[in-house]
Amino acid sequence: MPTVRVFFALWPDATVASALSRIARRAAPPDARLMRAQTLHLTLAFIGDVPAERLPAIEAVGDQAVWPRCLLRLDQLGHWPHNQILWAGSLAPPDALAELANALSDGLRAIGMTLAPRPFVPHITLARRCRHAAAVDMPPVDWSVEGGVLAVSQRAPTGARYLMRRRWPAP
Ligand code: 2AM
Repeated sequence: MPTVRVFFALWPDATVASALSRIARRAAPPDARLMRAQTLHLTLAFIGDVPAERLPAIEAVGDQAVWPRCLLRLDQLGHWPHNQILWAGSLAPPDALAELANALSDGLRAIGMTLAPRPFVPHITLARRCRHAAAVDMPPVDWSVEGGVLAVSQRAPTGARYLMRRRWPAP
């Protein structure tokens, strides 16, 4: 049975994405794998590989969620040595984001999806295979969040390729 790899996410517009890309280029060492600007995103709920026939039920979870309109100030640059990720985050993320992530995860579990029992840590991966990060200033990047997506991840030799399966605009 064909499977698809999917996740709910927030996708920034080109202005926010290019501001984050500029920061990533300054902070990541040359041998790190920078995310392309158009692939930058914030994952709300990672579902993983599912049979394609489950997609309508997963989309229905997105239909039932309240997609907030909020301001997310990205003002934190971090590095996780355990998975070699350089990331951008927020020192004060709006509560609406965790509420949305929890609602999506609850909805997915209610339709029988098994999710990793990881706490929601809102972050945007800027680079992978990043063994260390330069201590650079993080000029705040203001992102007006206005809805989200269900993304399909396809593995490609140059890194993951993402297709937008559905978009939910904030009301
Ligand atoms: P990451 O950037 O911190 O790796 C697509 O893979 C998105 O889902 C990425 O934003 C990734 O976060 C996130 N994700 C969360 N859990 C994952 C998992 N178990 N495997 C792969 N990606 C995961």
